[in-house]
Amino acid sequence: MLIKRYKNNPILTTNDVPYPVATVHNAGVIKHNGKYIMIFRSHKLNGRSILGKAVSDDGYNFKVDNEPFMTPATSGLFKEYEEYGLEDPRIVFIDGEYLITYSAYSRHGVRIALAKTKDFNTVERFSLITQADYRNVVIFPEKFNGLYARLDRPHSEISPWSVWISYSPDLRYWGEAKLIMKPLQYHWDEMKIGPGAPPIKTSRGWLSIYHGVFPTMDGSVYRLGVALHSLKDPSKIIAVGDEWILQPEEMYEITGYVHNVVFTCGAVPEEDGSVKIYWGGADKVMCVGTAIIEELVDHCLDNPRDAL
Ligand code: BMA
Repeated sequence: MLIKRYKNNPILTTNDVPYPVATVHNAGVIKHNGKYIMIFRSHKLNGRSILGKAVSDDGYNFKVDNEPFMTPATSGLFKEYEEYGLEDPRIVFIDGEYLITYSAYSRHGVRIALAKTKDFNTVERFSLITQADYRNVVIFPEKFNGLYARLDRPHSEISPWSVWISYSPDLRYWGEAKLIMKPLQYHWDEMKIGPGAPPIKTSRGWLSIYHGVFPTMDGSVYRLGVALHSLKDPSKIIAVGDEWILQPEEMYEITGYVHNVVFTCGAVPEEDGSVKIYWGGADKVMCVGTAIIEELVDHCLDNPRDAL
């Protein structure tokens, strides 16, 4: 078992939120000043999503702020593109600030918005960094040849939904886009894949935890897998682990708002070589588990499948 589920999962539920919500899931998590900051997604009781914030000393016991962290913008360009809600935030620290990327839903489709904060008390919307239809943008916590790099997942009618990379000099203008990893036919991720947590730097490559979806007669199953990207050139995938690392097994993953889902937006590497991986269980609750980073790298290298 590569991921050890925390014994007191789920770690956050709607009961912990002091305002009315139907779900608590798909959270980005990062360490800031020794504390774990979790930005989580909640469906409101009208089915549209907002982002909440919770803080923890140990990464397991979180306390939720009294008010939501971000709700749809009420003015300007963001108002038009966030009308239907904010979903699935990822957080990364680079150049002295935290970048939060989230899905902005509106009548025009889903785009990715980027917001910045230095302290998680105030947050500033920076730019809408994709057109419709993209989801799952994760930014690397380091630059490559002076450029920011991100993984994302555009929607396509022709190709199964795959992982792409692109680059930016300023976080606003992105280019040099390239498809780097595809779902594999008749495999646990055959329907679609998407980046999960922001990549983690290891001595053997960037470790990326992604989600893969398999269609069944009983609906789709969301699982997690791992891929390893070259340290110098993240568009080069060194290996993708053939087997998933996590699948819905506990009751809180099998049943909830959407059945059979484990979905990650955040993982926190620790100094002892472990990583806390956070995932939404059945789009309803937040869960955490621990893994050994080097074992996840071995998992990619020992039994790889083709990336493309
Ligand atoms: C995806 C996204 C995720 C969600 C998953 C399972 O398309 O909407 O936010 O966790 O479906 O419902």
